[in-house]
Amino acid sequence: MRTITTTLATFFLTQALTTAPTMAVEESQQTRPNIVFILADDLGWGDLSSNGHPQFRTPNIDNLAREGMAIRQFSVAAPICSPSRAGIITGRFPARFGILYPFQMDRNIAINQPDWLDPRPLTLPRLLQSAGFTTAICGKWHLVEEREKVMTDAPTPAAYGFQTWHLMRGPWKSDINPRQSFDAGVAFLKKTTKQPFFLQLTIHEPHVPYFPSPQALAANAHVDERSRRYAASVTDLDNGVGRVLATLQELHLEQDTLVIFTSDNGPARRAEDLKAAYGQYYNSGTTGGLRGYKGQLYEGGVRTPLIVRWPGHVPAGKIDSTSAINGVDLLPTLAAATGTAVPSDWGGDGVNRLEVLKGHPSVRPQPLFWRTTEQESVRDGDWKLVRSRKQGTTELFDLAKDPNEAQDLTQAQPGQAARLADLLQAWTKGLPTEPDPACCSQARKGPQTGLKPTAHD
Ligand SMILES: [Ca+2]
Repeated sequence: MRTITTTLATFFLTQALTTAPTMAVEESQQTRPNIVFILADDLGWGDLSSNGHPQFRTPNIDNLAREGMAIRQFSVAAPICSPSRAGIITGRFPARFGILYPFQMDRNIAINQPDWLDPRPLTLPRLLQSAGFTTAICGKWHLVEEREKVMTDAPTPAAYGFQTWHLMRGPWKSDINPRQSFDAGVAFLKKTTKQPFFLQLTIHEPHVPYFPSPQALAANAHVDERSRRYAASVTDLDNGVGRVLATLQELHLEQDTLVIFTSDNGPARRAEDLKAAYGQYYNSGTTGGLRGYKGQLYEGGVRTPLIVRWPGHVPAGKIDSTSAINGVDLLPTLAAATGTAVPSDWGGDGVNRLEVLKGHPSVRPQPLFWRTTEQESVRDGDWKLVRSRKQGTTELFDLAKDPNEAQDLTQAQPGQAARLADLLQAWTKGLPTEPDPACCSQARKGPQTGLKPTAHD
């Protein structure tokens, strides 16, 4: 067998050497790009200079958009950390796992959610790993409670398909601090020789508490003092993206790498007490005029910038303002980009939106659903219904005409309101009401911590 394999390998090697090098490069580009996925934390849709922020400067992210494509109607699967990340990694609406809020034991018990994301369904890194990708994550995890040593029986990132990880928090020993995610990512790029690779960089910035570099603070001297630390955190994020792009260029990987950038949810609500809590001024993230903020199902909570660069495949400098893409779509879309088959019995919620990224706008063929502890929502085409879970009241919006959700059309469009309410009700009927015991920690049976949920997870 070894002889045959060797003979075949020699044959293909000979063929490859006698083929023009550019052809070989093109072939590898078409089938197996590397992927660098950069996920910011709490960055608002309006915080990029390319999205119109009057003071914040994001030249590296803006440049990525110029060299690639900006999707203006990208939303995440939840308006807050843990469920948003669960939606991305599994391609499933996180409410299907009962995950509605950032993981923390007392809170998990209070709202009947599990203690960690179920590792058994398909995940994006495990799919890519099984297809031969080298997989790694650097930065924030948050698919289990973030405190050290509390839920040590939680599955490690290996169970989800990451071969290596450098985490800033979690039950396991953290080997980087929140400032070092980009360092770890750049180190991975420089030392990884086995391609293709999938690198997920889950960056702390610009989440509270802020750790801006002196250089970033100096670069934001033009910003009001109350917003300067936030603005400087955005600058550090942008500089980190620049470092990653420069590293890809230095390693001659630009053409072979799909770079994707987004944020896990919209900006945190301005909290006047933050100075007391963190010794810092309050959040200054912006939605660019979209209604709401982190934690809410209005667009300001769930819409985040999506930028994708893939030379030769994603048109450079194009902006798509009409096609809805969601965090759950990244799994099948990136699978398609890498020529990786998703099992036919997958049963996820994500839709392959690669054609949109190739410059062909389209309506998402299936509705999107969201659920938080406070609200539920459905979007079908440009119609969106938001329902208050406590009051039972609904609001209906036409996002094409009213992107800022200023006009409730429930009375004017009763047929649409009823249709979307029916969709939402049918979806919520299928959601779990109790956490899966297999995804609950032994620590849950012990004394509770008495910790109060914080406003800034
Ligand atoms: Ca977040």
